[in-house]
Amino acid sequence: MHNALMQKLVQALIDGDQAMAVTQTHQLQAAGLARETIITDGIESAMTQLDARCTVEQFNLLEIMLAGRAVMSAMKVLYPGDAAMFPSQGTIILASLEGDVHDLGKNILKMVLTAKGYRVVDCGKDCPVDRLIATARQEAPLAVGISGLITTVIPQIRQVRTKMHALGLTQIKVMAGGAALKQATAASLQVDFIGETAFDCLHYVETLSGS
Ligand code: B12
Repeated sequence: MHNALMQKLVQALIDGDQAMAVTQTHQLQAAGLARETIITDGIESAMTQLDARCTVEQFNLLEIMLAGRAVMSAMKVLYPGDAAMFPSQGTIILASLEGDVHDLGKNILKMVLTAKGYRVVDCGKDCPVDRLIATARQEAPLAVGISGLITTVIPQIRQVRTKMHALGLTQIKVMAGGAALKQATAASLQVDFIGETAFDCLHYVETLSGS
């Protein structure tokens, strides 16, 4: 029964049917499924299926934007309200780097971290490396997290830790994740941590804050 409900959510997300996505998310929660499962088996699975429609040859912006909107509506059901219920566990900075306008994964990460009591400073998408580093200097976060969805941002990711170290920001960890980095290693990207899901990121951050 869970499978059938999950399949309905996946279809609603692919169709960009916001109202149906919200209804199905409520139903999955009522059936007792964890948020982690709904994100992994529902939202991520739908986006993987959309993959084929987001290539240079075959690309329907409206279709994908509607799917993105439905994803964020489902996420709001899973994480209602932005405010954390706990005192701040520390600050995390998030961004997608210059030239990368994908931000659904980053926004999910933001909701997951916020719900667990972290203060998230969101530098948004298409963010130049220098702006990310200036924000890190100002906010003294536990870590900066880069969400990379297109491979062209990899050279920029490689600059982040080196530039931060040159400024003496050696305590701040650099994390990376996102579909474009699935084959990469932390060493090859010159970052401290690379994770596959938002929850990998949360677990790493928890080791930094000791919670
Ligand atoms: C939705 C989408 C779009 C939407 C984005 C909407 C938005 N607001 O984000 C729109 C329509 C705008 C778009 C545009 C384009 N896209 Co697009 N897009 C996608 C698609 C289908 C899904 C991405 C997504 O949102 N996934 C769902 C989220 C939840 O997953 P996620 O981001 O990976 O995040 C999860 C984890 O990775 C992790 N995570 C994410 N960030 C981080 C960070 C850290 C630190 C950690 C630890 C974990 C972590 O947590 C998240 C939840 O668990 C992908 C295909 C795919 N398989 O990824 C193509 C894809 C990313 N796009 C692609 C392309 C080519 C483009 C375009 C250039 C298309 C074009 N022909 O013009 C443009 C412009 C891109 C640009 N300049 O940035 C390519 C990239 C190819 C490459 N190797 O570089 C892909 C892979 C499609 C393809 N197969 O060709 N796209």
